[in-house]
Amino acid sequence: MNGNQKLDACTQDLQDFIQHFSQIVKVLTEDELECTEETGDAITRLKEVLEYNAIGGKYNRGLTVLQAFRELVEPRKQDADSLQRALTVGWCVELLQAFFLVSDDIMDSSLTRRGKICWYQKPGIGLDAVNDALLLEACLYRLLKFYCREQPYYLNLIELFLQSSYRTEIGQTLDLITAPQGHVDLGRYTEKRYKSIVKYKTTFYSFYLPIAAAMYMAGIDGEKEHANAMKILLEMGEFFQIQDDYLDLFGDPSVTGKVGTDIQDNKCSWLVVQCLQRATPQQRQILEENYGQKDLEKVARVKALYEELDLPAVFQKHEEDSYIRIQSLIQQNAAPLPPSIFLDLTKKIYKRRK
Ligand code: GPP
Ligand code: MG
Ligand code: MG
Ligand code: MG
Repeated sequence: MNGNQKLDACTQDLQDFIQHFSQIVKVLTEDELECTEETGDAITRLKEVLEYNAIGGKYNRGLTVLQAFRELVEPRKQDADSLQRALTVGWCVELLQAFFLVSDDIMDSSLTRRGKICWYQKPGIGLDAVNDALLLEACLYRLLKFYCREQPYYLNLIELFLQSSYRTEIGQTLDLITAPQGHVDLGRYTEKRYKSIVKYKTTFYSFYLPIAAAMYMAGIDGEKEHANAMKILLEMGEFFQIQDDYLDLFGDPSVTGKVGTDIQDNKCSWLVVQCLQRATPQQRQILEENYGQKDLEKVARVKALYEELDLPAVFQKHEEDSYIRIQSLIQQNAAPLPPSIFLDLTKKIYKRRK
């Protein structure tokens, strides 16, 4: 495929993917066993939760399942039913993501997500959103059962989703306990701690999960193959979260769809780790006095310090270096998978603004 053909194929994938959502909602809300007269009102709520929280993102994770499936499975085995299953497993990743985001926004006291007000911030929703998040999680296993129960890879997929969830939740635990409210301790923000948080909270579910799901669906279940893919994807995931941390403060909210909260939330962000590595004792004192507080003037003081230390330029340099490192990791570890699977992913994330 040349560049233009590839672009058309991607647009087509996105269209197919979004179109498949109505079928997902139908299966989840019209299934006769679970959707009865007794539960009707709850199912109406579930539909609302799905439509508000699973829609409006970039769909990178879900689309990755579909695209990797296409590249890994022989064309003669890509019949309509198999493609439906690939689309569905893609949506399962998106539902897992929706479950995490609804929950994460509560924990991070965020205001907006995907250009809309966060679900828990909507009048009348509040902490009932906790239950809605749990429903989103439960739905992904219902979908897996409905579409994939008879497939030889069914158990592998269930275990993969469960393991990815566990690791993400462990990562979120590290993220939260490294950022206790109202207690600034700059000594905690080390590069080592940062890498552990990010590896667990972001990379497994955002990068390994979609590719590994497609691998299992294609019958690739060897430990070695999965470990090799993991080597590349962990590095990509780390870079992706570094971008997320950068965009939290330096991104344009009208593009990212969310207003940053990392400084107020006392987070072990990539920016604060870089800042501490470069700060003089006086600059460290400024951080000490202004980090981890709601006051917007204090947030602005921290941002000004980051700018004094040229952190945007440090980030750009890091992006270039990371791109080169990933290219070489792909050369070394992609086989036996086609490198294009990983190269397509890098195209989606490098220089992203959202
Ligand atoms: C990204 O952190 C990590 C997640 C969204 C995983 C959440 C995991 C749970 C178990 C709830 P982030 O807070 O930086 O993301 P964002 O910037 O999108 O709020
Ligand atoms: Mg958050
Ligand atoms: Mg968070
Ligand atoms: Mg963030």
